[in-house]
Amino acid sequence: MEKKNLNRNMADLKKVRMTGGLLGLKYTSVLNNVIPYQWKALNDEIDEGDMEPSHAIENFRIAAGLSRGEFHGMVFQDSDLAKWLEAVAYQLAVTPDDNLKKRADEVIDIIALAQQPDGYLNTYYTVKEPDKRWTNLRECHELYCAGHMLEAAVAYYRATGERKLLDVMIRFVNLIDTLFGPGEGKKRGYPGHQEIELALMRLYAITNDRKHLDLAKYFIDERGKRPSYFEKEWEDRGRINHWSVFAKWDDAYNQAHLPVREQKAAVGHAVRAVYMYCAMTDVAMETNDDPLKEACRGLWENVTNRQMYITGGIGSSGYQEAFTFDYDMPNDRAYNETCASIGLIFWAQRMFLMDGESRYIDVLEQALYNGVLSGMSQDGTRFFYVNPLEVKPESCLRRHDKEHVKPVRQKWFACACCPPNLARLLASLGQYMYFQAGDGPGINLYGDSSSRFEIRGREITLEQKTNYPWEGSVGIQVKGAAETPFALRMRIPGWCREWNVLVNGKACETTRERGYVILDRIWQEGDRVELSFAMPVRVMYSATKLQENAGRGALVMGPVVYCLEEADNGKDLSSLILKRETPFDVEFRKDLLDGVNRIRAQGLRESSPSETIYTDRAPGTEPAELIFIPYYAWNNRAEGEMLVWVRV
Ligand code: FUB
Ligand code: ZN
Repeated sequence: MEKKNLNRNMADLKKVRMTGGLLGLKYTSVLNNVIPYQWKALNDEIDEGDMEPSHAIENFRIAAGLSRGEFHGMVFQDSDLAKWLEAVAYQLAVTPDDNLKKRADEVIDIIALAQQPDGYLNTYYTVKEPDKRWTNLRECHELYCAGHMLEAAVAYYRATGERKLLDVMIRFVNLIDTLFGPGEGKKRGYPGHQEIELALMRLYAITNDRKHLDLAKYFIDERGKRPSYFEKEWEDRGRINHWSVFAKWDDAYNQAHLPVREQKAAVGHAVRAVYMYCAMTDVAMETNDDPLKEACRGLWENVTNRQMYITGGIGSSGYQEAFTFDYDMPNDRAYNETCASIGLIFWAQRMFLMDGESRYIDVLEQALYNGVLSGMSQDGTRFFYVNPLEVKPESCLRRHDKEHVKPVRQKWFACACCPPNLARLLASLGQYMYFQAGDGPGINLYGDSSSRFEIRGREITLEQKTNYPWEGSVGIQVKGAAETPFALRMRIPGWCREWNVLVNGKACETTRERGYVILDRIWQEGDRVELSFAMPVRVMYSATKLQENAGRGALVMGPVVYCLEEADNGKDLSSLILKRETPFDVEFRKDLLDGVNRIRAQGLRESSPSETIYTDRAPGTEPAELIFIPYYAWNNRAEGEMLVWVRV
């Protein structure tokens, strides 16, 4: 029996349909392009000379005794297959596909064969270093890979009702539970890359087995205690590192510098951090742990008000893929890993479930439309790992400190990571769009879609029709109601200053709570709500402490951040200046980048009197039209410059 949060629950993915619009388009692209493409990548079937093979499935075949050879790839290569399987599960939950299911079942058979007699499952250690299991938690990702496969198993069970992968993973969790924890003779370790904690909470949601909650809670509570577990295991294995850089890094990299309840600022590797915050929030909600809730809120404030880019990017440093310090956000050297923004979405959703405030979904939406969608090309076959806000291609290619910044999206990465993470998020988008609060349905994200709800014993369907995020009006039709009383909650986005709501064309009584407008009434079949948000183009400025943006502004319309691209504006984007009082000409261009708003604004272009590097003659200016497109859509036409924060 599945456990439920009594106050708020995410929508049941099986009941949501993504029917169109930008999010629907991305969702469909994952089903039609990304999942099939990644299947080929995982099987090393993409024959493009410069693409490194993944070997992920071959590693499992070798571990299963079905093939002979050596392990290839990162120590966490297994996680790519796990994330792909999780994405497949989300697809199957909504759209049955016999061929895809057969493929997934065959892979699950291989995974089950790769499981060792004691329940252990990890191809790196099984194939390459069988006698070194659990000796390097800090670097070697055994618990991380276990977490990803566990998430896949839970998703697959929920989608299909089939237990094979789930049982494999429960056996593995049982083994992990005998090895780690406070009990006599157990190791007091915890993951070097957090992930299993949140996966255990997902498992607990379906098993209701206290052991699963306790293990997640143990990993959270043990972290950061002194003396350092990671230091001790390093001594114990003879001071050997899997990656030599780790010899220099301290426990802050893995957020193990302090017990989690004492952590006030986000530090270290960004993906590790947000996955941990997700689990902290899950455990805090489940156990009603107030200090843990407070720690989550404090970290949220630090991340989103001090260390987050306007695109929802986090982790500004390429070195260590990490958070640095407040207001330290260079635009051209930004790391902003796609996975970090994805993790921020996972965390925002949990913070919303915990506190019920719409501001968390504001951040979710900001990350989704900007720092996450930017990770994938229009056709779903090219990916950014790193998401800067300013790019000059030549400097990415020639400067060592921008080595991590790619001027074009890549086909795949030797380092297993962002592409299948995008797939699993976008394939499960439906569950983020709607929620249920008490006895009433709620809408968090706007886009063409529908969702069914059980309300007072009836099946009620909400159907959205809108051109959001390109314009701010949303039509919502209520189906299945017949004199049915319930409160419908709709999120008023934090960026919105003026909004209006009508029911069947008439003004009606509403209340507001925690950022939601509530229509609490008796609903009839076919009732129609019209919600409209004023969505002007806004020029955003950053705090003066954010030195990189001094004198600059960024264009935002609704939740979407816009940028200048060389394809529209020519080279040397930094010579363009936006006029402070410019009117904005917004045009929805169906033919452009799968349909986007294009914004034209007035400005100036500066040019130096000569190419002499220094002169006492000020640059001249001439009027220029500045053309902006959504940031997420950049680099789909040609390689070239891109700029978000433009001089004002
Ligand atoms: O370490 C596993 C994943 O690879 C991390 O989450 C990413 O940042 C990348 O380093
Ligand atoms: Zn990644």
